[in-house]
Amino acid sequence: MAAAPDCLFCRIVAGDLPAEVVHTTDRAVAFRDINAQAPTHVLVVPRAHYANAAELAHADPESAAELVRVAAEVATTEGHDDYRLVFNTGEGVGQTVFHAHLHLLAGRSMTWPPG
Ligand code: IU
Repeated sequence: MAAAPDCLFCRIVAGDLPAEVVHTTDRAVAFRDINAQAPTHVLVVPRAHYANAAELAHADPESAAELVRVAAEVATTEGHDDYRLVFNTGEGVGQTVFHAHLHLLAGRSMTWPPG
């Protein structure tokens, strides 16, 4: 899907907004979250614009899988065997940016269930 005009993450993908990019592939871009909730907190986003993970998975399953592959690679690069992957979907559970993104969180102990 084409870039959405007012989408922050489309602008980061395009290089129009600064971000600390840690990994890129043909399909995905990984950059550090500006409000890190763990020593490693990286967002992995598809280059194409989809509002959430389910829309991405329906339209382009290979890109959805790519987000997980990239997150695992970043975790390994940063020395983490244990990590948490999160897709927030919908305002009610805390989604604030409506361009699909996978949170990679690692580097501290975590509890379950999340708040
Ligand atoms: P959420 O799942 O939609 O809540 O995650 C959005 C994340 O995007 C959140 O953790 C923000 O800190 C992060 N973020 C960012 O990294 N850079 C930005 O310019 C903005 C949000 I706005």
